[in-house]
Amino acid sequence: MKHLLGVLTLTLVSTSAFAGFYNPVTEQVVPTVTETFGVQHSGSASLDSTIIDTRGAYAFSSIGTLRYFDGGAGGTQSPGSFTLAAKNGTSFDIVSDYIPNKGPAVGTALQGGGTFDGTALWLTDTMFKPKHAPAIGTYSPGSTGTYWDGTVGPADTGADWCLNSSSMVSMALPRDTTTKGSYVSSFDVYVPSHNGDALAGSQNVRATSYNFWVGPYLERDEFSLQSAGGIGGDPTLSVSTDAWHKVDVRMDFTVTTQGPYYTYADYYASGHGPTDNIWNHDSGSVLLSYYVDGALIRQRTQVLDQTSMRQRPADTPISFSAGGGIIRGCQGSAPELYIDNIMVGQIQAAPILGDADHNGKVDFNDYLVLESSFGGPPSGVSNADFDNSGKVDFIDYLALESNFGYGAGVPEPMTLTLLGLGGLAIIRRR
Ligand SMILES: [Ca+2]
Ligand SMILES: [Ca+2]
Ligand SMILES: [Ca+2]
Repeated sequence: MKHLLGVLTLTLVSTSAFAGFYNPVTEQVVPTVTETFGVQHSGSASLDSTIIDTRGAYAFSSIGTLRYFDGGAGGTQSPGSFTLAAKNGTSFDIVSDYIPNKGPAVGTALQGGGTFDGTALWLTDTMFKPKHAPAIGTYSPGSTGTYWDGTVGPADTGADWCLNSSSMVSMALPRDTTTKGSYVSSFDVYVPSHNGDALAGSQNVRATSYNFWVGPYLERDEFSLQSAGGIGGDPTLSVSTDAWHKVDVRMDFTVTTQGPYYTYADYYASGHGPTDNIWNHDSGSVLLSYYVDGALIRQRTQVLDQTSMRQRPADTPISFSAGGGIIRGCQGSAPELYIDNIMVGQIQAAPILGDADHNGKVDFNDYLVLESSFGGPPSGVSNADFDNSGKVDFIDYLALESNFGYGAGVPEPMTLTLLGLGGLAIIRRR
């Protein structure tokens, strides 16, 4: 019996993609958004078919710095097929080096298990056709080179990424309520090592680690509460080069809503925007916990931008996505990185085995639910199929019996007796 229940528990709460930063006994993660990128060797560098967008102060260009990496068959994106214009000298804006691109090999081991499939988001600074980057020592932006597609322009100043608007995850904010919500964003990251800047002397070494920005993008009704990575992104995380690493960011929100409230209808009826006296008093914060390869690196509390919170109509949710960016300039000798397997999910309380009516207790009412559907498929909102087998059977009964009394203090002897008799009835019926 113990053995059966052990298997049952494992099946219900196992979400290995997010292991390491939530309590697997009392919490589970429900993935909401995933992006593993397109088809390997598709011959396209476009991000059009992905859910990735540029966002933030340094996401000027979609031309050079933020591309889809398809593994390089056919020569379009193979190692050495592009020149990266590094700006790692004494000035952020001077092109200091040319570096041929490098990609992670297909089959490279991922930190969380599995291997790289050859497709990823590719962030660089900046990607030009070979021998067509702005001259070393020239200012960029301001200098021009020839991009991968034959058009001409300067080296970009950075690259921020986040999910596009339609793929962001939202947390509803009911009126006059304190709402708590916990979420996690997760992705794999790889930074190839490069020889450093020949002009900078001391930096002319092969980097063994690289710092990059990680910042979930937060907004309310398209008003930014926190930008994605790039300058102002926070914090920087460090990873070793030439290996995949797993980055997880846990977000624990606490938001309190308080009127007065206006609505979009008010807005359009008045013919003007909200004024001071009808702004709401909504406020909130988020505790951000950053993990690399399962280890907690840093925690900090971000107060949600008060102006952006208050100047939105009532009932508009908070939205957010995974996000980040490369560090512009002074980026050591590693001006490209690869992001894969992006996931955003909500952290919820794990279901209590045996709580068929979802009231946080396991009691005789749950037994009645189980008995009513015993031998058949689960019915209605109440669900006694605790192991999701599609059928309510003796395994489900054992789960209920094991947790009987949960959430109700010490179970009463009479109730236990009833359950025992009921259990026997079920067994006889089989
Ligand atoms: Ca991939
Ligand atoms: Ca219950
Ligand atoms: Ca079942």
